[in-house]
Amino acid sequence: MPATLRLSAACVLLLAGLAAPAHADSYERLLNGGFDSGRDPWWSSQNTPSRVESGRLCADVPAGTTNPWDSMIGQNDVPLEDGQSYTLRFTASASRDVTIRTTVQLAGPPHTTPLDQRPELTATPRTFEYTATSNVSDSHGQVSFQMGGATEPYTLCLDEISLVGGVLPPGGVRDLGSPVRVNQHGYATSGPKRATIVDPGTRPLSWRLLDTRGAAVAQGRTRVHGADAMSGDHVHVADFSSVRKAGTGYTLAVGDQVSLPFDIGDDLYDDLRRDALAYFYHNRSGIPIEAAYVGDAYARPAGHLGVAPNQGDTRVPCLPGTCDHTLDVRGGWYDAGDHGKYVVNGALAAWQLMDLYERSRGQGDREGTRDGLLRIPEAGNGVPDVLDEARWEVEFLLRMQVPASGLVHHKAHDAAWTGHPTIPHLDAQPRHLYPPSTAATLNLAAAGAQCARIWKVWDRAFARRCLEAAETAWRAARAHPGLYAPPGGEGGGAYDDTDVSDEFSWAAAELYATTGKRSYLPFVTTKLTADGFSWQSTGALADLTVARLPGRFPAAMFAAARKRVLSVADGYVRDTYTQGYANPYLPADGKYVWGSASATTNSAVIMATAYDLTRGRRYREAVLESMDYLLGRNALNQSYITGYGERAGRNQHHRFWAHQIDASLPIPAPGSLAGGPNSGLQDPVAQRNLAGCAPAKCYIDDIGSWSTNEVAINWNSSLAWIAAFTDSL
Ligand code: 9MR
Repeated sequence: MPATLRLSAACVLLLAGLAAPAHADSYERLLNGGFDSGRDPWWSSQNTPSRVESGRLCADVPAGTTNPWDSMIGQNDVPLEDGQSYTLRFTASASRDVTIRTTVQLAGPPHTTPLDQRPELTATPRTFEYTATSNVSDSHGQVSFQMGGATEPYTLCLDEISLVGGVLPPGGVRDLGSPVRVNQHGYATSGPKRATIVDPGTRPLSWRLLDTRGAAVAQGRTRVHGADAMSGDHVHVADFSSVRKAGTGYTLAVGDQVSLPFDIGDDLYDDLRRDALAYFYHNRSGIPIEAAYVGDAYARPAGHLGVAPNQGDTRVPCLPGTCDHTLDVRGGWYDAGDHGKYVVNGALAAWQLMDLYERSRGQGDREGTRDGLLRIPEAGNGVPDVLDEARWEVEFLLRMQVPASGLVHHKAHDAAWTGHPTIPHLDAQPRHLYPPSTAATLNLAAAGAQCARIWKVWDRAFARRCLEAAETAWRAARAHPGLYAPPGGEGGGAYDDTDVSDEFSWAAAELYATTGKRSYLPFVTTKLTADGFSWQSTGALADLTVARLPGRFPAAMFAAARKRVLSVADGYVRDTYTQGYANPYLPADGKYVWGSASATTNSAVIMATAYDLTRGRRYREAVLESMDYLLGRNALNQSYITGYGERAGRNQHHRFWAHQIDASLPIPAPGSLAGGPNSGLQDPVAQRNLAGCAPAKCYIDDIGSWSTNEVAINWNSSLAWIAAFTDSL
């Protein structure tokens, strides 16, 4: 903060020595006004490059523009309430004496502008304060500094920007609908049927299960669960498992409160099994997404096939200074809402689809191994569709391997983050290959070995390619065990990892399972623990591979892996029922991770594996209750699966499924899993709306909230696995 503060104009207050204007119920509406965490979410016009310098935001203002808004700095998504007073305050200086414009306004038409001022800046930093009353209610307000029309270029610096006002708490008053929380999609006829009711009462409450006509078909009393740690709610549980009459439009009534409607039935997860897998075709790169398979709304041209304005992916160069070759890395799936393609995450997702195939085959689930299950171009080619879909990714993973070294590029993505919306074929950013990493190399070794084993019966030549690539990758990783992908970066995710002992173990397990070569066995060192698995932590997958393929591993190894699967699954079952909203995910540190919905599904995968190994009823029940959590029996009365349940998310962070910002584009295709509650609140929409949230409530269905509401291949592979499992029961 500058030491000198003085009056600069009649409308500007002398602020030196004044106490902060905040009173008890005043809310700061801007994020990062002191630039303590870099520049985001502030932005500046392309002709006005800006950076954070000694804790201030400084920008190079060009000469020769016409309108004030031709050169701007701003922050978007500022909530404004009609009739409320707002005080804008900031400190500013300029390398020349200039008058700029500052506004609080709507970013888009009709550009309503409740506050419009002309501060005069000099080389000495001054603090300005303006107060105005908003004449509009909108959550997409903007604070702007407009410098256009300058005759000479100059440098402008801003600091301590604050907008205080409005009476609604951050995020407004959230309407969570009914306190009676159910699986909004439905309950399996023979499965558990429980609901959670938010109620402060400490005595059991009466519940009634109503049919479509409102007639009670069952009744009972709730069990008082009490305080639920992850949500902060005081809850009751109603159990209507004994009802086994299939039907639609049931509701659960507790006093005056009635749940959203739901079904009871046998075939509830049949569509979800297919929709969750269809996610992958929708997100394919390098092939047109055809209306014949997805309908008109979801059809789009092929992305990243070297056709302008695309600059990838047929001859993608290395990030400058890292290597000299180019590779054809067309195909694969886009990782998530962005158009990056990341080997670590891609291999995990492809592995999970292939694992689902092996599970279906092993458990005699014919639907899971069926050709023609999906609406994809390969349907009818004689190969199970789930394998066709996985192959689309594996072919891409193989392309990421450097022929000369056998190492695998960590990722390929845009040089800079693209805007919203960007349909893949319209992405004009240059794309690069990022340096090979040991983790990516080992992930190809793991998925490649699994591919070789599975494809042997369907396509021997492809199986051989997979095995050769996997064994080459293994040798390359052994020769280069410490190539770590760095954190951070621009235009794509990092998928950084500095411990690859777990990747070595997982790859060795897969390679041994396929080849039977004993030299791999000593590298299988990791064990399944309650931490489960994720893209970064793949050690547990070694045990899952062993448990999947009893005949292929030494008996003692299988017995030990089996034991660990059961004991970890038992822990998850306990965690499921200690929570008011049944959920196997109960983080030890009390914080929900990025992609927590997939922590629920991945925990369910482990419980499902325990069920496959033992047919223990408790595992099956807890898996079904995990689906209840995802489909609305949770702290937000929210279905995290698009298209399933009355209150399902519609605004996931995705550059094509961007209906929320462009009505001509579709909402996410049904069967897409949102990341879900995330205590980290890494994006501005989450920060603005969810500050102080209980872990299980840190979610907002807004396209801008990439840290709580993105979709991703590794999350949908897990959903597809568990949907197929539940459908097969
Ligand atoms: O799923 C990833 C999560 O575990 C990480 O914490 C987060 C930040 O590194 O990144 C997530 O993955 C994102 C990736 O980096 C870029 N594409 C979108 C992915 C899902 O949000």
